[in-house]
Amino acid sequence: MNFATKAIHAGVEPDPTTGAIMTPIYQTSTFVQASPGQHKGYEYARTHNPTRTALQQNLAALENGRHGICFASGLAATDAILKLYRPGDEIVVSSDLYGGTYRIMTRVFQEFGLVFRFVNLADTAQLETALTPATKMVWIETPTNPLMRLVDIAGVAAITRAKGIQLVVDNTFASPYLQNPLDLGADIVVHSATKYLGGHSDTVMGAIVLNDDDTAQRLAFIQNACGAVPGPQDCFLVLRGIKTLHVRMQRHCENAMAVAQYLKQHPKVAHVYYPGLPDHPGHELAQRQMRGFGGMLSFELTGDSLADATQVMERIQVFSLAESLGGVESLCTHPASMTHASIPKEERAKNGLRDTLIRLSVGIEDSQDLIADLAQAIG
Ligand code: P1T
Repeated sequence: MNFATKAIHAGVEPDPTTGAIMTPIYQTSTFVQASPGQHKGYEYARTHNPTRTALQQNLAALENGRHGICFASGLAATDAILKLYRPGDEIVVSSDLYGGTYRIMTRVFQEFGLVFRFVNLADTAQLETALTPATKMVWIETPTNPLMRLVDIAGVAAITRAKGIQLVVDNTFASPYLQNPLDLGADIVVHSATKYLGGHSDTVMGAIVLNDDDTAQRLAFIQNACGAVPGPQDCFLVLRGIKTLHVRMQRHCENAMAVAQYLKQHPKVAHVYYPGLPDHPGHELAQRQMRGFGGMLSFELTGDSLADATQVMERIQVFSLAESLGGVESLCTHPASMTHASIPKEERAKNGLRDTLIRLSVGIEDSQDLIADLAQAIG
């Protein structure tokens, strides 16, 4: 099946008891057994829930993987993946990444003895210098949050595969509609399903998709043993959101391109970070690796003044000033004080993340209204 058909049908069947076309919200904590051990595949809802099963199968299909495993948030999914490793294991991480991912790595798992090395993997050559015999995993975002750098998934996979290192790709920004990391050689895909997959800013969830049976079994064990599972209502919302993922992503891409082009020519805008612009350093790679340039972009004003940037963020009206991304409504975020505040200022600066950077999640409203809003806000 092609993507749009999978988005609507994969993993989903009419409810066997009533024929309901929509997967019911199985709002139950337990399942009745006829005799000890004699059940219908479901025992206790932390372990399995039919609404979650449908979503997990759907997500696996969208990422061209064999196994889908859902968690209570994107960070709970990240937590489960990091629990695959042991003290002394080293993990190389692309240095531009969501602040919460940086935080769980440096302030939780580093304390348990995992070693993290942050390098700019937009330059694949930097990977080789960071690898040691103890490296067990490489973790990348592409496009990165919030600087929209592109990392060459197939290029990195060629190195990790040869050395038996696991490659994890956080595919939140692209969504499976625009990019399938498993097809490019990655071992594990992780999502904040809170974003494009859910698509309506009404739920928090995470997901992992992978092919390897043993690792999937271990992650499913962690899902049950540690218990960070999503509820059935949230699984329903994400399943429903996914049914329009392809249509939404098309409009996100169109609108983001229009907004990026507008900002690019604005005399008060110094820099626009959007892989769809021909002068973006990752533009060619994005054309090869992705099926569109996505709905996320960042920009800086001329003069590098925080007061000016703040004024824009206060003046916007169609865009809302808020953390998160990937919903139908446009959001504007200040990474330095919001999504990336948990990364120390010096680390942010080293990586090129300025306090004056403004990030936009371009929604699916009318693009002319979005541009008019930015025009009045920037002045
Ligand atoms: O918020 P949660 O569902 O736990 O997902 C964490 C996460 C993981 N990976 C990426 C690339 C993310 O962007 C996020 C969450 N990000 C935001 C809330 C944000 O505004 O950037």
